[in-house]
Amino acid sequence: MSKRSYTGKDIQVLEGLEPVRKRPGMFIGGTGKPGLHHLLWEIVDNAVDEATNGYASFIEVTLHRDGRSISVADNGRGIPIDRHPTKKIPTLEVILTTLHAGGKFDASNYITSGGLHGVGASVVNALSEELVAVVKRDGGTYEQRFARGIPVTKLKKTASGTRGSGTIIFFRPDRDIFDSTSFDGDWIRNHLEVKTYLNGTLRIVFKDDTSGQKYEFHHEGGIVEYQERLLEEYKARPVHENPFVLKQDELVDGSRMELILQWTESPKEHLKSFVNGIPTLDGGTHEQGFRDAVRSAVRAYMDTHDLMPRKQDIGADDIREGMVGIMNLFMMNPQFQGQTKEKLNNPSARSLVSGALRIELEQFLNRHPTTGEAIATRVIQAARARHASRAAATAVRRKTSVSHRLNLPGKLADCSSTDPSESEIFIVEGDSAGGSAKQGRDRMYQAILPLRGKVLNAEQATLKKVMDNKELSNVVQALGCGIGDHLNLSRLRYHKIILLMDADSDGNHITTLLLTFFYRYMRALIDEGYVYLAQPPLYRIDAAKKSYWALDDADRDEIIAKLQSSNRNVKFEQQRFKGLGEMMPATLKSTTLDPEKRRLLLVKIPEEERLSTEHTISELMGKDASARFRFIMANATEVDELDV
Ligand code: 1YM
Repeated sequence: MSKRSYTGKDIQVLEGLEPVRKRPGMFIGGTGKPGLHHLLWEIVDNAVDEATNGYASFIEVTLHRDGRSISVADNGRGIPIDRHPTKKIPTLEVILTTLHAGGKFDASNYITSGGLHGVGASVVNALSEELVAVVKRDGGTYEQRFARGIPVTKLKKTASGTRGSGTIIFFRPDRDIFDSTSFDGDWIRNHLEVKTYLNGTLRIVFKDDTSGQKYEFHHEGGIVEYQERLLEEYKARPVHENPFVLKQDELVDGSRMELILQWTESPKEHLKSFVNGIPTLDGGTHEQGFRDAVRSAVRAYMDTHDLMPRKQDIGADDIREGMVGIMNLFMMNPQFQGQTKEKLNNPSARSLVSGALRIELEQFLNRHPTTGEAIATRVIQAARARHASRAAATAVRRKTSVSHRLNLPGKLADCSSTDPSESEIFIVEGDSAGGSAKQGRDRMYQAILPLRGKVLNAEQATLKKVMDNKELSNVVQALGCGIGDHLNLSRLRYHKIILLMDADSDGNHITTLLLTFFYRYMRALIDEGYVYLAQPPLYRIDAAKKSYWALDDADRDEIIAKLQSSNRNVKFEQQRFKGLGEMMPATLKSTTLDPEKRRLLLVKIPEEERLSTEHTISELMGKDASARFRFIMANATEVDELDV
């Protein structure tokens, strides 16, 4: 990169300043407090650029007593004052009165400008009641005054025999433009100090004449010192001692990059990104490249050293959790996006950064195994914490919204959804059927509760006895809505309660007992239409490479008759399932569980039969087991909606 000097002929002239006063927001983001301070950042950036390019080492910023006017001085070369070749006025005047006048349009003049080099000065001038530029250069002192972007004096030589060189810009923002024109000393102080971290040789003095305070900033340690300060600010304890520091001076197109990175115990990620020393608060393509690189470098390191946990998935967020870092990318022609122009938009920056960072970071981890392992441990810890907190959040949500999740029966295989309207529970007979059902279910919406021991006949028992019965109390706990007088349907955890029993007399018996229990103690579940019977098949008929399922003997006979009527010689095999436990989970799924394919029977009591139902229940559930069985069989197979 050449350190050459500017002369008037290098300046391109594009436009006048009227658009800036008409639509200030387009140039500085807005006319509020950030917009006001943006004026100062523009002038400071020009001075910092001069320092970054190696011509200046000192900047002094003074907030004057009125709190609304500022001077910025540097000891650089001084803005050129030679006569502009086409405009026939001094270059200084061109820079301060012409929009888009700057050196950045020609790559041969580019050094490391903030992208607005010289451009910003005219915007500041346009939006200031008064602006005075003083240049010390070539042994003289020169001065020119402006009001709202218009020169009120010519460029005048005010002294000769001047030693040294530099630029001083005094400006007072226009009250007609800004909501308020009071500067915030604390904002300015912070902004200036950050600049000195990003340029270790730069010294900045800030004189706040509103308070009489004077601050001096100089951080020889550069971003390493900045990092230490950030760790303190975030109260982030590092998990490894030496940070990863990268200084890449020779990237594509004369770009360069400075970066520091360290993992800490902080639960968050903190990345301060800059382009040409200008903060990119909204991130952008360079941050994407940074994330790409960190993810793949840490992953590659963990893979190579067999540090990846087998049972725990590691996400990109886990890798970056607790990471504190600073990245400053220097590039030509940065394009900024968004209202306040704080997001980098150049697509090339992504691969530029990731290319420069990935390999270096991986090598660093390989060369410093203690650090590498500490980082890997932190990443795994983040993944575990994420996992645990998600599980805890789900538990709390259930507990607070639908039910007491923590009191759920141990045998319940719950569904993930916490929305009762989309959730269903299958109450299944026996552990082996429960196992098939668990494998065949959609765990998002379908819960499985296996019943093992004997279900109590509720018709003959007191409430106390009912609750002492393990199986029934499991049902009550799983449903979450209470029982008897305490039943509260708003706490019901599933809006489909599906009884899934073997298609035999034992299965029917249990179904009967459960329905009796619901009828006696949780009647609203039936009245509101939450209770269903599943219909698992009893037979499988295989014919011509196809399978058919029959719910019962009659169903089977009908299927066989149909097969034979289409082909007299059809060969078929039939299998009778002894129980649900024998069925393959996939078969159970497609015949009985899958909402798309299954047939359910809704249990309901028709209005006109209320009285007789009451009679039937007490009659049937009293003593006569065979009567019960007949009742269920008759009702369950004949109608789609079972009437008890
Ligand atoms: C208090 C603000 O603006 N300093 C400053 C600005 C410029 C130069 C030096 C400068 C740059 C170059 C050559 C160059 C500017 N130059 C231009 C333009 N301080 C402050 N100090 N000579 C002097 O970039 O090659 C715009 S600003 F347009 F001439 F390049």
